[in-house]
Amino acid sequence: MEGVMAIGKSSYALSSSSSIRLSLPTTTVSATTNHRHLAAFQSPAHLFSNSSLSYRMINTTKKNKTAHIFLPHLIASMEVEESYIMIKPDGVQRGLVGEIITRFEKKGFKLKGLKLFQCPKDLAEEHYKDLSSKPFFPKLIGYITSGPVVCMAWEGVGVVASARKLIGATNPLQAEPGTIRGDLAIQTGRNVVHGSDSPENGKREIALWFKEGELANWEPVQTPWLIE
Ligand code: IDP
Ligand code: MG
Repeated sequence: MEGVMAIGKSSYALSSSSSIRLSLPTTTVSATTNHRHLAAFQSPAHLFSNSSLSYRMINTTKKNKTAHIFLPHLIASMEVEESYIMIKPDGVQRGLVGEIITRFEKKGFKLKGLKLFQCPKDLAEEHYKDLSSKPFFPKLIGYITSGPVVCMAWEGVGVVASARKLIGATNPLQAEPGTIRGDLAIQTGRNVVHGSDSPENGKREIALWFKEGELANWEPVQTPWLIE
């Protein structure tokens, strides 16, 4: 298969020999790999389908055929949501607070609440009540109450799903490089950060961890540079 994918004003070519040619308005970048036997160099062909999103692939054997990148797990809500993000005690003890906050700041989400907090046992149990029947529950409560945590409320379009992607998989060894857990942790029981798993839980958890008056309503000056 050989094709050229156009993204905005840029385009790049795909072929069965994993030859990728990236054409920018003024430059052309070529990269050829011969590592198809390695999982890390899988053909990108599976990323394309004829549905969703606004990317256009021009197949050079079937010119002008329109197709699109198909990444269902990357599609986030278009609603303004809130997510409760918490740096767990291991993240605080390991000096990762600045690094973790920075990832959400750089993404462009709005910080509405932030505090260092020693979590009492009953709050940890309420927060993780859905896991109360799990064998690891007592250890989880012990972990979350073992030292201060950093509580954060973040707001933005699609912030819940996006934050989960920034955080990565629950098991840090399965989390992708580039994610917080993928880069900074190795064990599920020490996975440095929590993120709400639904918009409903985002609201529930922020109401649980923050008192009235602890959240700020403000408009970042950068908003027009993030959202058209
Ligand atoms: P999540 O944090 O990725 O949403 P959940 O399944 O909601 O994952 O689990 C909540 C937290 O419970 C995890 O982040 C982790 O700290 C802990 N946990 C989950 N599964 C295990 C386990 O099998 N052993 C130890 N701790 C676990
Ligand atoms: Mg969870």
